Amino acid sequence: MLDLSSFDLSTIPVTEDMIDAEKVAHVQLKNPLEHALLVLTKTGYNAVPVLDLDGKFCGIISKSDIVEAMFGIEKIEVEQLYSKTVEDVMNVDIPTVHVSDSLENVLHVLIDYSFACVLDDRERMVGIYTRREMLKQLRNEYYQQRS
Ligand code: 4BW
Repeated sequence: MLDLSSFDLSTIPVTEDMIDAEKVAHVQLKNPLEHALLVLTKTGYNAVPVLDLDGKFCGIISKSDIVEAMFGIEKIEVEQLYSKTVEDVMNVDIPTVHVSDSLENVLHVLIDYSFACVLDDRERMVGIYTRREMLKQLRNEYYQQRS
């Protein structure tokens, strides 16, 4: 059985196994929804971070946010893809972690979100930490205990 009593996530920095910002697909606040849908479709991700022109984290946009924004009263209105921007439909109430935080802080965010955005002192996104990396940490611990 996995014994987590000696496995201290508070000693592991979030920067270990973080995906650096330059490898993270993102969109910008003023991008039309058409562009955001293109990024999400081409990368295959369900949701990506939204940044401003200075790289500051503003929120997250998902494929379902865009589809929802296209629903009119009677039909799907494709023209919304061109008239609305990312800023109009993104989610802003998103928990983040600081670049100096440990994986313990990330764990709480990953209960409800598939990735945590990692920010510096000026709220710029320096990377993301994904559920996949957290599960790999737990898997490593599990097999270390069995060996
Ligand atoms: O293109 C992909 N490549 C790989 N290697 N895995 C992928 C890809 N697309 C999806 N996956 C897998 C990952 O295991 O499906 C999971 C769920 O994807 P998601 O959420 O719903 O699009 C992926 O899990 P994960 O690696 O733990 O990533 C969790 C979430 O983090 C993803 C996506 O919203 C975001 N994400 C991950 N890498 C990203 C990214 N967003 C932007 N840029 C990246 N490089």
